Amino acid sequence: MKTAYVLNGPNLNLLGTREPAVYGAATLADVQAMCEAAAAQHGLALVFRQSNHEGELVDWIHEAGRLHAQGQLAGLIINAGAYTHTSVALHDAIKGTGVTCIELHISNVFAREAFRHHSYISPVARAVMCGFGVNGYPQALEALAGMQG
Ligand code: CA2
Repeated sequence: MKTAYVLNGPNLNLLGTREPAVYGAATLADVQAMCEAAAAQHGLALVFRQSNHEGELVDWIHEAGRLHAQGQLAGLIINAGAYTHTSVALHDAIKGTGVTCIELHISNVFAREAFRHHSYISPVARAVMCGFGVNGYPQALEALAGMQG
């Protein structure tokens, strides 16, 4: 059984507590439960994490990269939060490990402020999803399962 990593960046631990008009009412624990159900449905093991620290996210991408090198990784789904728009380090980690990456955003970033329109992740992602709300998470896991040979 291959493993799917779902990584969440800064402030996503606040999901469900503020800005429900933008991000909905579900908490990150709710999102994790949705992902666990979707992973089980699609025959994937799941690693689901959140960090407010860029370097910790880099370390976890490297960890996923080691599984990738062993042929045990289905891929990485990352909602890098605001680091999406700033982080060369996340770009380099994804590119350097060669993991299959789906970039995910809860909101439609292109309907928001101009500073959210640029992503350092998109050029090294296999696919990009945004604007589906938290339902994007299980949808991304289904897509990742469909990418397996
Ligand atoms: O739409 C997304 O998923 C984002 O990645 C969320 C990031 C934002 O910086 C990106 O531009 C788009 C922000 C996550 C903050 O989440 C909060 C949730 C509830 C309350 C406050 C923040």
